[in-house]
Amino acid sequence: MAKNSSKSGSKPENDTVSIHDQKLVRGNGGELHQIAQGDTEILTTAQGGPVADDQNTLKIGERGPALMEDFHFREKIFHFDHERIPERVVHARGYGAHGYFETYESLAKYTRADIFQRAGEKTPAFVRFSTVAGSKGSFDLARDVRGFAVKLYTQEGNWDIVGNNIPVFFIQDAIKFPDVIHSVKPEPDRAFPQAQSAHDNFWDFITLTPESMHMIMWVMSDRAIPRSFRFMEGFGVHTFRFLNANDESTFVKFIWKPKLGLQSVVWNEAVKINGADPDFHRRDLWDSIQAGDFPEWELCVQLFDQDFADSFDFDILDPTKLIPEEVIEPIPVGRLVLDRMPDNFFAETEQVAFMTQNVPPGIDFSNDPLLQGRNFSYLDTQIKRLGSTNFTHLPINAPKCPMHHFQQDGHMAMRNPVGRANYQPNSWGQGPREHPQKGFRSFAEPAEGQKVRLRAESFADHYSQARQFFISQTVPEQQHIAMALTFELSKVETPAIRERMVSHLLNIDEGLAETVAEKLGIKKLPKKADAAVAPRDDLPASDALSIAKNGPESFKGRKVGVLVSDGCDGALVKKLQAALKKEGAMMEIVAPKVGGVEAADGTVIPGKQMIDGGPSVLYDAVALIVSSDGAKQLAKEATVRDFVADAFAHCKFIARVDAAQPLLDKAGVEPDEGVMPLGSAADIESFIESCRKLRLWAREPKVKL
Ligand code: HDD
Repeated sequence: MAKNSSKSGSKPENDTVSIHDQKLVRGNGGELHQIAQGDTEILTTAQGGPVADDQNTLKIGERGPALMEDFHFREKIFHFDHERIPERVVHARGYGAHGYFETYESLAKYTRADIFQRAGEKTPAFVRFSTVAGSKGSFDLARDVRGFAVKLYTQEGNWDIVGNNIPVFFIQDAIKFPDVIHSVKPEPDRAFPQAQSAHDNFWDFITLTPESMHMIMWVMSDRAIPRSFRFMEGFGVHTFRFLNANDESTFVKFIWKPKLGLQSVVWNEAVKINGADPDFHRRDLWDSIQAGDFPEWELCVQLFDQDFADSFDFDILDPTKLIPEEVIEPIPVGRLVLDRMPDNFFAETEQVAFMTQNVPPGIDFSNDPLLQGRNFSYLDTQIKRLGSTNFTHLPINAPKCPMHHFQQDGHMAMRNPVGRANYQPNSWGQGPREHPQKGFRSFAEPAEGQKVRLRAESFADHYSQARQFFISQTVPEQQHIAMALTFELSKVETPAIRERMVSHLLNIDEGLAETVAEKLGIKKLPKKADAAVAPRDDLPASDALSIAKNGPESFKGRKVGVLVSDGCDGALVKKLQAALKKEGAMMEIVAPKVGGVEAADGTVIPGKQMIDGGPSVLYDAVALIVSSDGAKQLAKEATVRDFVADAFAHCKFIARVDAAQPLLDKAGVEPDEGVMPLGSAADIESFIESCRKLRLWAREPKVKL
């Protein structure tokens, strides 16, 4: 409805239109203005000036040219142009939430850290989960390490445990960090692949860096494709020190254990989830917190002394090694609950600045060379990324305890000193002073030696724990590792790199090496890679390293996708929902149309997803509650066939009414004990009972994914 152009320069007409109870005023170009009415706030510039028109630039006549004088336009566009800050060079894609840490018992015997002094004390926390390699806009289910960074706002300053969901790392010395990261990021000439390790540069670096072999086994395992942030462990990786009030040291490793147990997806599922819902992990955290189903982890510590360190099989300073939980049992010392999403993603999750060097008195570093290097890197990166030394003034980074210092000025300084003294000592009796007892003290570790660039010989065994990890897995988990290696190496175009990897695998597990070689079509096995130290085969399996051996035996926090059709049994849908709710699980209706279906009893069941948007990869188990007519119709749809076929192939439990048979036939499902009848209350109960196992791995050899 263009207005007469001869009205050039005239005021907007007060032609009002109502849309959704909102009164809009039509301007002289036909555009609609939402103008302030009653107590609505008036739109202003950043300088606070009220704005009359936010739809049109200032022009000479209605068809231009535009005027530079338009300060509102210039300010708005200039601010928009500056909206992005550099993404993190690693861990760019992440998602965070607020919560609290609750201390179980006093740990005063081991540490004087204030956070561990009083049972029941709650400390505010912010956690950011992330992938490592992908850019900010990449997908959630890349095969990758997950960052697990926790900021604890203690009464003695911020304590950041900047960990991963894997307890070891690729490299032993921080000087190699740019190399390992360059190798995994998109190759610089072609700028792909995004968020993937399946390419030549990565495997070239890895196969030339034997210290990475232990971590590689973890990254090729299902740990690198977690079902959700809520079902992951977190590890501080390095050995740290606890220091008590007498400055006595106990070595400590930190582990976060999820209350809901561990769970991962399978690779074929991950690939499909990335298409169906690239924000799968974000959405999961958002949904669970919005539903009041707050994710929770226990902080566990592995404590040991110098004698243990001296007698342990490996160097406790080597970040490519772990201490098996069977050797030192992790002790739970508190719990972390995430119960609030940030108000604004950018202000909090994007601007949060984690730094390994943020430790309170009572916690100290070890000489792990990776940790020592990290302690340098994180401050530097925050200044680059956030643009000012004053990034600690941002609310998400500011300590929540009193702070007093003489640091001043700089870009965007928001806390500025008052009074005359900005140095100490001073004669004015102003400002803070140091406190030898309460302040941070380092462990007085004696140190002397020559200035050298050397790797300790005690770091030289690169294969024994890789092997220990592999033999600790269940058979399906071992197969997943073999399949992941095969997939990744199949994307490597240089045969010599593929073979080099097989030569390393021969030092880890010959069966694994042979399987991968066979699947890659390598006819003749290469010779074993030279090992600096002969790999050991006497390390016993450690059950704690397997996901499958540590199942939650509960379906709590998981989600069932229920496919419905017109004429279905509405009462059954409700009964299933009630039973799942009792289990602490969720249910989502998948319908041919998102508007839902009309059940046989006339009730309308609204859809959460339309079938095209709700593939079964988004669910932990599925139920098919359809009518006979509905099943006939749905059987014609490729998306419905995929829904059922994928659920079966991904070893999920499937509950189905008899009428759903055509859907199973169409999907080529050969019924087994995981394809279960659904009708009675007993059926519902046994379906949920089975779902507690999460997957029917016994089906896997049959489906041959
Ligand atoms: Fe790092 C970010 C974890 C080695 C340098 N790192 C970063 C994050 C996590 C980790 C979780 C994201 C934090 C957030 O959510 O904002 N990094 C690790 C772990 C490592 C590790 C567990 C080995 C045990 N990192 C490591 C080394 C260096 C860095 C050896 C450099 C010498 N890491 C960085 C960084 C980042 C970072 C460049 C990028 C963004 C940031 O710090 O805030 O400084």
